[in-house]
Amino acid sequence: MSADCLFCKIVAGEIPATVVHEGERTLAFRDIGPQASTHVLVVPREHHEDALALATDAPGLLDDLVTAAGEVAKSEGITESGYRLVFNTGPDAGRTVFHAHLHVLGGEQLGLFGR
Ligand code: DGP
Repeated sequence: MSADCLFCKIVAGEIPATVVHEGERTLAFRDIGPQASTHVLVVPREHHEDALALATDAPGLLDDLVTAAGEVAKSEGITESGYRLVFNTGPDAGRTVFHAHLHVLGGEQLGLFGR
C-alpha cells in the first residue's frame, strides 16, 4: 500500500466504493463520475503507478486486469453490445489518479476517440 494513494485506500476498505468484482489480485468498483452507463475501474490490489509499471514490474497482473474487466463486462451484461477498455497516461489524457486502473466503459453507444 502506498501512503496517500486513493485507490490503495479503496482496496484497503478505508474509503467506500461500490465494488462490483473481487479477484485475488484485482478489485473493480464503479467510477465516482461515470462517463457512460457502465463505468467501472479495475485496479490491482497492490500499488503500481501505471500500466507500464505493471507490465514491467508485475508479470501477469496486466493480464489479470484485462481478465477481470471481461468478467465485469459479463456481470454488467455488456459483453455482446461491446465496451471500451482505457488506460489514461499523462496529463493530455486527463490522468488524475496515480494507481494503475483500467476503465471499463459501455452500456450505450460510445463516442469516437479524440478531442
Ligand atoms: P483517470 O483520469 O484515468 O486517472 O481516472 C481516475 C478516475 O477515478 C476518474 O474517472 C474518477 C475516478 N475517481 C476519482 N476519485 C474517486 C473515488 O473516490 N471513488 C471512485 N469510485 N472513483 C474515483
